[in-house]
Formats: sequence, structure tokens, C-alpha cells
Amino acid sequence: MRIGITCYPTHGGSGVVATELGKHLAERGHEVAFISYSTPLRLTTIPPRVSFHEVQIVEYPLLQNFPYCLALAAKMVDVARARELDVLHVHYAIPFAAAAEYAKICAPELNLKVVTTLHGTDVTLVGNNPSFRPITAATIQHSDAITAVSRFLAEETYRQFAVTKEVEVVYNFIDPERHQVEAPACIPSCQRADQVTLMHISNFRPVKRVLDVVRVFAKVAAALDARLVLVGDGPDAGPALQLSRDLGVADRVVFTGVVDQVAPLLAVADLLLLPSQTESFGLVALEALASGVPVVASDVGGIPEVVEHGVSGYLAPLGDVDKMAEYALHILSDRSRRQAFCQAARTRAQLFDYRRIVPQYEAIYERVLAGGSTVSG
Ligand code: GMT
Repeated sequence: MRIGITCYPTHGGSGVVATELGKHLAERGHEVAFISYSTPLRLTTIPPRVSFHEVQIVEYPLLQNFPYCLALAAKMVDVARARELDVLHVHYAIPFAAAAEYAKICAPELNLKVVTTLHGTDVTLVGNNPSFRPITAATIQHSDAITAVSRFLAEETYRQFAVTKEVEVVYNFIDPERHQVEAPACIPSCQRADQVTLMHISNFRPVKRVLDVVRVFAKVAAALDARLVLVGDGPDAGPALQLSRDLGVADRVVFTGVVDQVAPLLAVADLLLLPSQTESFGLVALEALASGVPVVASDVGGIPEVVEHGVSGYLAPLGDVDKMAEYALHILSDRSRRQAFCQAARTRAQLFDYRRIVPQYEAIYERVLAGGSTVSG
């Protein structure tokens, strides 16, 4: 098949999933054309059967805010014609599902099929904002197939929008081999053999509740020889650093900034903290599990579909830093228990192996190309 993929080319999980999906599809013999305003970060080389098509940003005094959605739609049409695309697979509804619908309107002769994958905030925070709601609802509904990265998100989509088509759950995936790596030189190794490493990886937006990470860490560090590695950057990085000073643990906190590949960092971690306010899936939790790192997270959104409470980690009520610290200490304070959680984490991650998930997308493409519909009940 010939598949066009559009995503945000940045560090976010949706861009990572879309890019890795495209690379796996190409390995499996499909032609894949990425269409975006810059090369997706995980597309460090262009493998066989993969191409990248840049949406040009045009400056004109009347265009106060460049209408990216329209330029993207036009580029989708160009690429679909040139590459004879069968399917446009857009990752994140806003504004990509709308752009794909415009592309269909502009080039009806191509009979393009649109698959929209919902990733989270395109439904829960942004897409349901009154500024976007009618467009989100209509363009999701018009897609030939709709997928969501968790059951939670599929149910949220039905709840928030009057979607009558089936929203199919296709979970995010990992490549387990990529998580069997050595620790990188850029992270100083622990100062003492029995020191434990807690880690948090995110875009440091308020929804990630990074200050809770620091609060949990301070409680753990009061009881154990521990350090905290914070990976990423964003609005709450400064406040997190300040809080670590206020709580007297700044000397045990390491900031790495943004990194492209998290697997080498996870190789030094003993526990991942993910106290998010909402998380449709929590790709970073899955990446941690694949690295044999148990997760302590908030019991919200799709996280319980990834992390099994009491087996590969623990889930605590949102904002309950005492409980999270208690769970972290329970895992970290006993070496054999920690190892059991590590093993359970790797076992859990196998369920999300790309070899199980990518064929589910292929089956959806085949079905929409054959004219199959997914109207529910
Ligand atoms: O809006 C965001 O938080 C970023 C978004 C993204 O584009 O990466 O994250 C969402 O998609 C990820 C990949 O499917 C999920 O793992 C994240 O849980 C989800 N974020 C939220 O639901 C907050």
C-alpha cells in the first residue's frame, strides 16, 4: 500500500508513534510519505520506501496566523497525486483530520481514504475546546476509520463527540530490542552502588504534574539513598528545580534537558514516576516497562491499560504524593522485590510489541481500501 502519514514532528508521543509506525510499514514493504512542516525527529535517516514532504510556510502581511491546515491539505493533495497514495493516516485530530478532509474534497478523483488516530489531548483538552469542537466532531466522524490509543480514549471520544462510527482501539507500541541498551555516558553513574535512580520523562507541561514528581522524590530520598533524573523540558522545569531546592534535595536531582532517544536513559533507571493529571496512554510508561523499569503513576486515563497495579508498578489516586512515595519505597527498598517488578515490567511490555500492533493498522488500511465501514450499533 501507499500511505501518507501526517503528525507533529516534535518530541511528543504522537509524533514518535507515527514516525515509528511509518518506518515499520516501510520495512514491511509499503511506501510511506511523511507530510509535515519539518522532518519528524525520529526520522533521523530516510530508509528505503520512505519519503518526507515539507509543507512550505508562506509569509504574507494579511496572514496574521499562517493557515497551516490549508497549506497542509494542499500538500497532501500534491503528494497523493505524485505518489499515488491510497491512504492518509493522520496522527492527532487537530488540525490534521480537517486537513485530510479538505484534501479529499480537493481531489475526489483520487478516492483517498482517511484514517485518524486520536492520541489524547486532541480529544480531552484541545479538540473539545469550543473553538474546535464542531470541527473535531465532524472531521473525526468523516474519517474512513478512527482509532484511539486506549479504551479510555475511545470511550472519551464517544462521550465528548456524537461519533457514530466505531472508534477502534489500537494501542501504542514499542520495539523491545531497542530497550536492551547500555546506559549513556551523558548521565553520571550513581555515586554509590546501592543508590537508586528515579526518573521522570515528559514535556514538563502542567498536565504532567512535575512538581508532584519532586515531592514524591523528596519523600523517597528521606528514606533511601536516591537520586532523581528529570528528562525533557517545558514550562514546569524551572518551578521543579526551585521546589527541589526548597525541599533540600536539589543536590540529588539531575536535569538532562530534551533527548531524542529515551531507551539509553531508562537503562540507568530503577523506577519511573508519572503522576500526570490525565494521560490517554502514557507512551513513556510503556517505554519504561520495555526497559524493565517499573512505574508509579496516577490512576488516570489509559495508564491502567498499560501498567498493572501491583505487578509492573503501582497506580495511586491523582495528586496523592504520600501514596506514590509509599509505593515507590515498597518497590525500591527490597532488591528481590524490585527485580520481580522489573521482570513483570518487561513481560507486560511484550503485549505492546510492534509486531503485534503494526498489523492491526495494516488491517484497517486494507479494510477501508476495500470499502469496509465501521458504523457502530
Ligand atoms: O498533548 C500531549 O500531551 C501530547 C500528546 C502527543 O502528541 O504526544 O500525548 C498524547 O499522545 C501520546 C501518544 O499516543 C500518549 O502516550 C499520551 O498519553 C498523550 N498525552 C495525554 O493524553 C496527555
